[in-house]
Amino acid sequence: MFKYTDKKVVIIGAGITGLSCVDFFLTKGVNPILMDTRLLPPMIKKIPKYVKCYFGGFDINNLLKADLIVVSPGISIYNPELQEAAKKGIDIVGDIELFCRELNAPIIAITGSNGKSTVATLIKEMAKAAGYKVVLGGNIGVPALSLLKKPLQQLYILELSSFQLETTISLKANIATVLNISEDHLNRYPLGINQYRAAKIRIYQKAMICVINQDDKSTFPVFKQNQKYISFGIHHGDYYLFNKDGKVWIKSIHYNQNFNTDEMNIIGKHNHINAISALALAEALKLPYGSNLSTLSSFIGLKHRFQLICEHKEIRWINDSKATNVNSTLSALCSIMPLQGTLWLLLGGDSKGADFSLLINSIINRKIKVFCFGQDGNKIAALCPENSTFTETMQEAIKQIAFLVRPHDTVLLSPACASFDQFRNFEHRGNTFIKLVKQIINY
Ligand code: UMA
Ligand code: ADP
Repeated sequence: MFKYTDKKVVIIGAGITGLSCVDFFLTKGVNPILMDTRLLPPMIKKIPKYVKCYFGGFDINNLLKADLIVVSPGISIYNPELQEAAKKGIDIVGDIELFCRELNAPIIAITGSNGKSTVATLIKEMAKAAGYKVVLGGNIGVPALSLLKKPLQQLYILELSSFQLETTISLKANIATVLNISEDHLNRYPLGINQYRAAKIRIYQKAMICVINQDDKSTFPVFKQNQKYISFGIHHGDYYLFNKDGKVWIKSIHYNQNFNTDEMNIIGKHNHINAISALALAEALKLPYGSNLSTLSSFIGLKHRFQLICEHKEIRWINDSKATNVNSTLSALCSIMPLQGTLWLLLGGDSKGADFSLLINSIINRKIKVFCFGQDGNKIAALCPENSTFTETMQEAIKQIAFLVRPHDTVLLSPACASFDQFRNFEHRGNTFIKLVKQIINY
């Protein structure tokens, strides 16, 4: 186990990760220094008074005197002050590294551009149904270090972002997967998608079993070590899909029993793929197949992921606030086709430098009206001026749409952007949408 006593520790970021790191070091008898570029970071009220804080920028003097810098995922390690510290040889890590240094128990590590939370929750439920004592944390919104405060579990499931993987060296997952890779976070990766990918595939380093997506070569491990592979794919792999009698079925090369995806509550091709990736992870864990299929049938999906809020006067209102990149919004559009009435699509927020042309191509010449809002709303609206309207806020867009919708229409919040420009996070954006929809239908 690592010893931190007498170390000068600086924590960067006073969000939920930063707070979990402060807590971790205090229990280790180390009083860290906390810094955040924001003047009023969100967790300010929860920080113990005796922790020295610098907000509104970094205190370079203390930063360069540190023995260890722990960086929150929201801050880039390419930040010039952090680069200066790195040049001085100061150890710079993230919370997942601290977690891995402490824990000696099996880990399933999951990353990918989309589907992480859905698949991580599915595999957690499958493991639980098979009798495992299991917890899930990481990018899903539960800081990994907070899991260490619970009694020791039999299995730890970590949802990991590229940012968290960048600052992790000691991860030795029993099972690791990169579910898929599509463009995201390019504002943090100036060298493009390969730089983003390089961060993601770090998850396979030292992993014992790699679960791979047969359809996406960019998710494959680069250096093949002495690892075992289990795969999933649309047409090939240990778990794959096939069509029969107009239905989509799941098939496994290991079992005779096929599974009709109509039995699932979560819809869309992307969720069929999420289901086979969860089954492949379950295979790696040797969970009983029948029980895994029961979990697939009973899983009702997560809030803010293509969540039907209500169907009122034959108008559907769907909250897909977690769609924070172009590909996730494309999946939502696929799930909704064929359209009966008009689709009122709410797009906007912080586009993170993404290319929207693919999304715009699938919108034009369809019965889709787009309302764009937030920081990059104007930019997105300019790409399809014929069928788009710009409003400053999502709330304003919803109010306008409420007067325009007709029976058989669908209103979909699937913004393809991060929420931080106008909301605390994607949950805040989704809850704001739900609240407004409820006001509208009760009017
Ligand atoms: N920030 C500053 N200055 C600082 C520190 C942070 O401006 O000094 C800003 C960042 O730019 C960011 C925001 O503050 O916009 C939050 O950053 P943070 O690192 O303090 O975030 P936490 O509250 O600790 O939440 C983080 C993850 N957030 C990010 O990676 C941006 C959460 O993932 C995660 O649930 C949590 O740790 C627990 O592990 C959210 C997310 O958006 C859901 N993740 C991205 C995604 O899924 O696409 C990667
Ligand atoms: P993540 O944790 O990677 O953000 P989620 O399971 O929370 O993934 O889903 C985020 C968004 O991506 C939702 O809008 C959802 O509808 C969409 N999505 C989920 N799984 C996939 C997938 N396999 N491919 C593409 N989009 C997906």
